[in-house]
Amino acid sequence: MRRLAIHAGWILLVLGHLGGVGCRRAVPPQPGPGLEGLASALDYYCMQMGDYPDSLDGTNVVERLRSYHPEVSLNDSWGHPVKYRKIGPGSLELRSVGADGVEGTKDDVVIRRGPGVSSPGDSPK
Ligand SMILES: [Ca+2]
Repeated sequence: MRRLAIHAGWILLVLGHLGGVGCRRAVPPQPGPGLEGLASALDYYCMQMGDYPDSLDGTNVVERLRSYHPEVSLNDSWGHPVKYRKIGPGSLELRSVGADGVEGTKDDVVIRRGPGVSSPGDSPK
């Protein structure tokens, strides 16, 4: 029993280390609307390319994201362009301006990825 606990401890240590550096480990993107679908595709991009893209402006980036999932959209659920910002190596922020279309208001939806980065809605760790 004690041996099992030691092995479990090592496994958690290794997994924690892997999750704390570089790209978020991602499975192939799941179909999904809005920010989550885009975030999922970007996680997979990061896994494949070694980091998140500098911007979403390039055709190559968009084509690659859509090769992971054809329904990936650069617009949010209200049709507003999603704001993308690479905030460091292996880190990004996606922002929907929400229903009001105005950035920085309470209805904005924000997803952040990366080591030491949390989204506003994430539960404390
Ligand atoms: Ca807003």
